[in-house]
Amino acid sequence: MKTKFFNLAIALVMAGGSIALSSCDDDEKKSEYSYDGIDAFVNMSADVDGAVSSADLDGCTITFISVQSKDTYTFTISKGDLADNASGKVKVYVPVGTYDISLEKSADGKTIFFRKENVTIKDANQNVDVKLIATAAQQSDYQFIFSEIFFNGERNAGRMMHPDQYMVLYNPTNNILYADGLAVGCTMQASCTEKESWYDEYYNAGKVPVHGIIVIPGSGYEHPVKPHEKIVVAFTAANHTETEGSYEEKNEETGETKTVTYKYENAVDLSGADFEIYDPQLYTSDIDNPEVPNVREIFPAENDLGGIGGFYQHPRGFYCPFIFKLENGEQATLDKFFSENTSVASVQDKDGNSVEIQMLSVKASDILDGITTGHIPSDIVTNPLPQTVDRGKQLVKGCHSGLLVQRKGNDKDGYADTNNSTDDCEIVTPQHAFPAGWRNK
Ligand SMILES: [Ca+2]
Ligand SMILES: [Ca+2]
Repeated sequence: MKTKFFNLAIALVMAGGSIALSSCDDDEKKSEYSYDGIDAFVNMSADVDGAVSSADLDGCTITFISVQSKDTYTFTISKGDLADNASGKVKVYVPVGTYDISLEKSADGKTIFFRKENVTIKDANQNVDVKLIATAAQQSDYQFIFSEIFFNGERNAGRMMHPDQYMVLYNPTNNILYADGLAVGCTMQASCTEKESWYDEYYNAGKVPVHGIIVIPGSGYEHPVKPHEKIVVAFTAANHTETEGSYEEKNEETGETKTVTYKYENAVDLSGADFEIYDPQLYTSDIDNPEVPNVREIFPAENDLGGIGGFYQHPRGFYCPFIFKLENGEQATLDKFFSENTSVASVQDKDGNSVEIQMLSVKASDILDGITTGHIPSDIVTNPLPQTVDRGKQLVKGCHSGLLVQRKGNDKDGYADTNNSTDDCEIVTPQHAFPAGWRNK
């Protein structure tokens, strides 16, 4: 000890100034670490404000794995390194090189992690910025419910239209949930008709056939939704009140025609939707708002005989919407779902011959929420959703009447959800607008 102290003291006297300090620092490093490296800083912050506290990370390990050699270097965080919201710098010491950097900790029902790959450390005191992600650890903690479904449409200039259909998906839990892979299907069975020939075969096996599925995109942790917050999915994220339509009006006396233009006066502004459905194949005049990301879609098989061929909501609510979750919203995950959940059903074609069709279905046990919808004239002839999902119903009196199905309650305090939409939901008018910036108002 004494010798080391003396050597250090001599070095300080001889060299002086900043060089002495850095050589002192190097000596300490050599005694603390058995390798030559440089200082760097992992500059951390939470992906979502309030999702992670500094106490959550006390004792956590940041791991650097060299891409070339696979050598591993670990550094322990103490809560004193970080400010209250888990933001701050953690000092590390690693050889110059390229690393995969990660942290993961599960506690109190959530997993906190970050992963950053192929980071090159070459300059002393270099900063590496990372975002800490926190999520519910238990699959059973994952839940979204519909707080609003607007399938009904309205009349503009006396014409029946549904340009501003939308739905609102609400996080009723106390966890931050990631919407990546959150999916909405609509049933193949209509609520207004007798059972299809395949109904019992599928429903008795716990499967719900669908004619289309929309999926929130993302690799898994790109779209956080805070507790009691919601995401709005528009069929088209436009300000529909500004949309112009036109028709030709013929003067019966003179035979002259003139073009009459009109605005969609009873439609609403959905330009602030979080996601939109862009499907020019199903909706030939569809427009793509570049400001609003598009959902992905899982289309039914080509050979589905009478399937609608995509995600569609009838203005009388015949095809009931329901929510489920895929692992994430990447195309490969959608493709895997399609291949694993497409099966063959036998139906009668229009000439009475038995033919095989391909049917896409969703496991009833995977459904997180659903609302049985239809119209008063037919009532519910066949239940498109299992009774475990919804043992009630919401019926509109007719199409294109500006009728909104919404859950009773509010965002702050939550919504009624007893899997009985007769009690949990109500029909109000008119539908709501979600203009750009609505969330901050
Ligand atoms: Ca659209
Ligand atoms: Ca878009």
